[in-house]
Amino acid sequence: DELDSHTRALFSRSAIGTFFQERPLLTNPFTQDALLRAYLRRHLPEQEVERDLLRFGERLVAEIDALGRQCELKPPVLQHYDAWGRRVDRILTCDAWTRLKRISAQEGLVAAGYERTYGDWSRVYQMSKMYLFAPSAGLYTCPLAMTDGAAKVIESLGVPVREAFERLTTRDEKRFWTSGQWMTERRGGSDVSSGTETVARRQQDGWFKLYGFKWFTSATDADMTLTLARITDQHGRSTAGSSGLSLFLAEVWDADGSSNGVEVQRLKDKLGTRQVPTAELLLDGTNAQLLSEEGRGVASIANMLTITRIYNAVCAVGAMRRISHLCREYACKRSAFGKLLKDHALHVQTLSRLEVETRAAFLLTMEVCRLLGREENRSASDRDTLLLRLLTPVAKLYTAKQAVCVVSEGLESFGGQGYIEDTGLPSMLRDAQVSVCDLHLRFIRSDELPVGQICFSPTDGSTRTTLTRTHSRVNATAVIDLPQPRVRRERMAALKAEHTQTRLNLDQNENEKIPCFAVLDQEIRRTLELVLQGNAKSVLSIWEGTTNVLSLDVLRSIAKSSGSVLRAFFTDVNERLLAADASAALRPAVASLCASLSGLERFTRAAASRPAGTLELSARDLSYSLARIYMGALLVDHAAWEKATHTDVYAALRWCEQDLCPVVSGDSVGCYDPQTAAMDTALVYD
Ligand code: UCC
Ligand code: FAD
Repeated sequence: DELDSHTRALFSRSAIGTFFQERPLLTNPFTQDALLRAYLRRHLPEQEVERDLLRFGERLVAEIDALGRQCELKPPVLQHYDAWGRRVDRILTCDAWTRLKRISAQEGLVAAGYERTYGDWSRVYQMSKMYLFAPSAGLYTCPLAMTDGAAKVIESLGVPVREAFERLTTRDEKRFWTSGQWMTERRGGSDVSSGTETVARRQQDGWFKLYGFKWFTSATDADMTLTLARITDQHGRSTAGSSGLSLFLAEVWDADGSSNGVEVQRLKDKLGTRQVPTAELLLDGTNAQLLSEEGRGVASIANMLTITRIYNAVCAVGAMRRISHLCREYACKRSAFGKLLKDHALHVQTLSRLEVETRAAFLLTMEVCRLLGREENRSASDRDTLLLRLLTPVAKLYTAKQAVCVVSEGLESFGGQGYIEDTGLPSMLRDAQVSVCDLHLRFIRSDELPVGQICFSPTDGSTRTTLTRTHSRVNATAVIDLPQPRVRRERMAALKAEHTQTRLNLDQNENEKIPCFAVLDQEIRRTLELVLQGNAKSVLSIWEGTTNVLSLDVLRSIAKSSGSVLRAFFTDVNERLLAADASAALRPAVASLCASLSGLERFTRAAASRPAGTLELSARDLSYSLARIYMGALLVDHAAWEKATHTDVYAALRWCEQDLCPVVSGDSVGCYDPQTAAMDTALVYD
């Protein structure tokens, strides 16, 4: 013993203390979700549904969450040529991505929307499952959204492409197909109608060959796609604009596994969503089948847009719920000033604000799913149909923005030293927010090491270490849980293989440090999973129509229905408020909503007689007003349910304290006056 302590005194590593913060743990997201459970108890109290979601929640924790993370760690790569020099353009995805495809089929994540087992409530059931799945799914929800959208288009057009429909909606993992949605070209992703250059040449057998360049195509490893093109006449001429666009279905691969005239130019190097392959594609004679009437491409693909926009909202709410879940879990583990974070009222106030946003977003999104289910089950009233048209872009645009705020604020709640600038950790977060994969490479690339030095010292042999990173002026220290040595060795081997592929020269740095850093880095990435969610969410407001373009879609829905959608909106909100008015506790919320609703009504009436362009300037504020008022009405409606709790009432009251109608506030300070546009230009280009 004496010898031992003598030796240890000479050679032991320095002590770094005994306290190590416990990380937040994911537990069954279904049991953790009071609002989802209450919502289902109220509207879909089927035991079978509850059992399925309970089981699925366990599967998420035990299996799916890890697969989602693997997709983040192993982004797809493009293999242009095979070993013998043949052009193959294979998009190589990781095993976890393939597993997620199988699981999606097994769980009926798309199928449930078409089996319609729960009648009007089938979409609510399906989307409840999707919402639980999304934050663990490594963005596999992206191909599922487009798959569902394609099935919806095929079903609604009633065209005879039975095999494709059956494969898109099957639970058989061997037959299950996913679909892409190739709309965006270089000239325009919002203005698809002017931007589409792709042409379609009719073949003698009635099929078409497509020629063009698709600028953004996500989940390009899909089996088939829907896409837009202009049919040419025998002289090669086509019609410009929206009325020249038709909708086509193309399989991406031929029966022998070769590509169907699709050349993958490159994969996009993206800020986030790196799990999903997003490619630029040259279509060079792609065989395709006409799905729509000629010239009805945009109107026909609109059904797909409806579905993918709803998925977008579902995934946005899923992200908000997951971060709130982890924040509150962490608050039970992290202490400051002598007590747990959960016992600091100010901290909990911050979390409760996230909770209010999440609840409002959840109720709006589920309402849109409910309306979709009713429409598909042929039980929608006229009002339901109008509301579905109006609320789809509203829910997509508003929840996408909410998700970014909620996730960002949620990250801060893990703060402590992580958010104190001079610890250096904030810069790690920023790096990660720009791109977690960049962070990963920067850490292991030798030529970057002089800029920042990384040292680590295992303290208890195997599972715990301190990472010190010196970067420019700042030092950062973080305590990281290491995986067991066996897992570590496996990961090192995998990393070496991975980086040989990406041609990083690991050999010359082949000392103990480099691969260990890489492993550590992976651990940081796991710990900062939340950051990744933030990355993923920022795209939610761009794809499937940007915020402004969807605000204009809200105007389109109003104009096309000659204002009926707005009348449906006002009637519906009024009815909900009337029903809730009996509750004294809810009265302040109801009063605030009534006042905002009247303001909105006055605004929309006056807007009709204003100069052209005024309404367009107000489109975003108008959409936000519709979102906030409707969310308020739904929170009140939920809180007025006889089995609601006092927290439901509290959430409704809190929501209604904000400016519910920014379009009226904007109008009162002259934001939409005729001279405003010129002043905005002057300001921007000052
Ligand atoms: O970004 C993409 C996907 C990526 C991955 C998926 C992820 C999903 C979520 C997963 C979460 C993790 S795919 C690309 C998405 N692209 C867009 O969303 C395009 C954005 N631009 C627009 O939405 C524009 O507003 C356009 C393209 C629709 C505008 O086209 P037009 O031709 O200029 O517009 P028109 O002339 O007003 O409309 C043509 C017809 C009209 O019908 P008819 O002819 O009967 O009067 C419109 O009423 O289309 C109808 N229409 C609609 N119908 C247009 N928009 C809609 C709509 N939203 N709903 C119903
Ligand atoms: P633009 O249309 O050039 O828009 C630029 C800006 O101008 C935006 O802020 C927009 O709001 C604003 N703007 C445009 N028009 C107006 C207007 N009339 N009034 C006010 N503001 C306006 N596309 C596909 O087809 N398939 C895919 O699978 C796909 N995957 C994607 C994946 C990722 C990760 C990303 C980032 C994009 C993807 N896209 C995909 C493309 C996406 O749908 C488009 O980028 C998006 O629709 C915007 O089009 P754009 O890039 O051409 O921008």
